[in-house]
Amino acid sequence: MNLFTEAKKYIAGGVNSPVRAFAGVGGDPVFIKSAKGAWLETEDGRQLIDYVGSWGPMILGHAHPAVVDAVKEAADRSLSFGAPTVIETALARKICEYMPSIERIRMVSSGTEATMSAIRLARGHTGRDKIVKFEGCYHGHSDSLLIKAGSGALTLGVPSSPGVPASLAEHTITLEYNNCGAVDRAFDELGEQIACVIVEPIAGNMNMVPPVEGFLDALRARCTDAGALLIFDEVMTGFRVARGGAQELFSIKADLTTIGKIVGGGMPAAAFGGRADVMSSIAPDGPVYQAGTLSGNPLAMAAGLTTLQQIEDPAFFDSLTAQTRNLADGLAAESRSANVPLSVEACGGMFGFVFCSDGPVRRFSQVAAADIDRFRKFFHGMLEQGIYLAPSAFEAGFVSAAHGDDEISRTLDAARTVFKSL
Ligand code: KE4
Repeated sequence: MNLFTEAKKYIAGGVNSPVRAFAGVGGDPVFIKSAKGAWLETEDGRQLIDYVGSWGPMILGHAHPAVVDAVKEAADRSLSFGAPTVIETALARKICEYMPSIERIRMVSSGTEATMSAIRLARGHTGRDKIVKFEGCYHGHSDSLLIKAGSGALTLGVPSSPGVPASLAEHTITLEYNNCGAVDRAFDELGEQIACVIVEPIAGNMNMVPPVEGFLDALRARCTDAGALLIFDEVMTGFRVARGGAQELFSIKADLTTIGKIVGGGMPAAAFGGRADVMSSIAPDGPVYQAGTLSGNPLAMAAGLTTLQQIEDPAFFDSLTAQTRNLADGLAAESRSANVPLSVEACGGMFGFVFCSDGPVRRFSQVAAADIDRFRKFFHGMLEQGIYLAPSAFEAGFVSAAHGDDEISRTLDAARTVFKSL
């Protein structure tokens, strides 16, 4: 039986999240049966080295014993209460310890919920409607954030999906990532109307695009001057590029931060948090409403807290960063040997690669102009060699603590073979 055909009989598109459908690379998706460490086992019996890691959460590697045991123990005490538990406080305390800009936090169940709530909070706290985001950044699928740039730099946003009212889209200003001039023009013209700027401090949804020198500082300064809130969307970079996320790397204090993925250790958990004065506007302390039946779910808290405990030692990121660098440098070297133009990025446990000859990639336009067909061939070639990469040219890749020298060398051997075929 074709598993994808069967799935499509009951699940929209056969998947519970679009990127999983392999539309970006062609062919049917791989169905995963189980996983351990850096390795996936597919339903058709293949063993694959995993660089998706559930899109970021599995930083320790799959089925880490301490995480699995913590979830099992919590499950024996029932799965959910809908009432306060001490483990919610323990995880909140750990997050605030790792990200000191977060003075108060609110747990939710997905990154989308986190960013949607943070936007509402920024609007409610400032009494302003306009928000600024950047083309190529993804912040989940809430209406105000599914907006692409209008025709001109500052024209009203236009929905990037049907179902988003134009009357809402017009409050979202979409600018070019890494373009400080565009940020200045937006604030010069509309500063007093802007509730917040939301940004991926290292972009991971247009492949991987780091900020240029001064870009994040410019956002910080313009938000402060205008009384707007700076929101760092660290759903992907949080606990991934450093223990304290990108804000630790760049020493920039966001007013609000959204986190997800790793903070749940693979279970549905995310959060938004930041300045205590801003968070005091959230119900029940303040008038901005936000709620969730399974927010702070005890099993998800157990998985998240155990995961954050496992990354506490600075040696964890020293090792993860070095291993990811080995992979990135190896991919760059093999592509050069094969005369294949490739631009590679790496930071902490995150990496990206774009088939283009005008690297380093710092603009969405470079990613949009890259050789997608070559990516597709590379993706399938690597899959045939037993390497599972993100099935989209617009995603980043993730290394876990379980990716040892053997996994990296197998991956580079595979890349050497596949680059020759491109
Ligand atoms: P979720 O609602 O998917 O938990 O989080 C949304 C989100 C918010 N912010 C950032 C920076 C994100 O990267 C994400 C989700 N990332 C994608 C992959 N790039 C999730 C994978 C998917 O959509 O299935």
